[in-house]
Amino acid sequence: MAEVEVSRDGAVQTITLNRPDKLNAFTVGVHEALQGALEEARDPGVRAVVITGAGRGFSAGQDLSAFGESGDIASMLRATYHVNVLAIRALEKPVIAAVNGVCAGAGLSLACACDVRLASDAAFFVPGFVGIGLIPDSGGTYFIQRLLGTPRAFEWMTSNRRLTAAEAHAWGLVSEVIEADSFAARMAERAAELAAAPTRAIALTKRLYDEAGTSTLEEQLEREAEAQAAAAQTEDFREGVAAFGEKRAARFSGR
Ligand code: T3D
Repeated sequence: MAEVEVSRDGAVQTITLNRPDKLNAFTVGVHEALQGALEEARDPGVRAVVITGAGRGFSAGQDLSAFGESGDIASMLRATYHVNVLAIRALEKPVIAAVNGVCAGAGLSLACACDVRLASDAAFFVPGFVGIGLIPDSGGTYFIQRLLGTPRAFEWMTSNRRLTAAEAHAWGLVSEVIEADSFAARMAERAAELAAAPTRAIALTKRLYDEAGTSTLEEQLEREAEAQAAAAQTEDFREGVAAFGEKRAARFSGR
């Protein structure tokens, strides 16, 4: 069995972390396979990506039995987690973290690097890092600060408190909590919705929100104007306007 499985259903690519006995903890092999899967996801035929986990875990973060397997920690982070976190942000399509279960440490950072987070009611969220005397890496100080704000992010990430899916929803960490029995079906439905959306507009929106955190208002208004000019050149814009005029649902192609 591959440690990362990739499947395709129409325009949806699903990437499943697959080390269920270790709650899908990361090793160098998992990173490399995930990197390959994210490269595959760049195919224009893929219009939405789902990252999920096999078994009862999404990911418990770094495999603690494989610490230091590739030299010093900073170099390992640069060569593995950083590559995949940046690849998720660079994908010009929505990436959904389908958090099926335990989500801890760098697994939590990875989920927070995605554009949308859905959680099973069987999921729970644990900072992990502070429990072993580390800082939140792999984007854990970046994304979680943006999602929760500094006071709540600091308090949680320094407490190692276990958060239920319902609490994560109340905090805005996940957008939806789904009963475990219907999780796979709802995940597929949400991914299909996103894959049927105007992909170029979604990709431009993703980039604009990433840039908004460090832009001035003037810069951001200019970026919006440029992105809108690009969106207005797409077939999907023409289709959206035509569908509105004809009082029918739009059929977006992603072009
Ligand atoms: O150089 C670098 O790598 C720096 C980068 C660091 C990034 C990080 O992610 S640091 C944080 C690493 N993660 C953790 O510290 C979390 C460790 N795991 C736990 O605290 C707990 O397992 C959980 C709270 C996540 C889940 O608890 P629970 O009770 O539901 O499950 P469990 O029984 O603890 O775990 C089930 C199995 O998975 C167990 O194996 P066994 O005994 O049945 O053979 C356990 O050892 C294994 N497992 C869980 N987490 C990890 C792991 N094995 C390796 N690495 C893990 N992170």
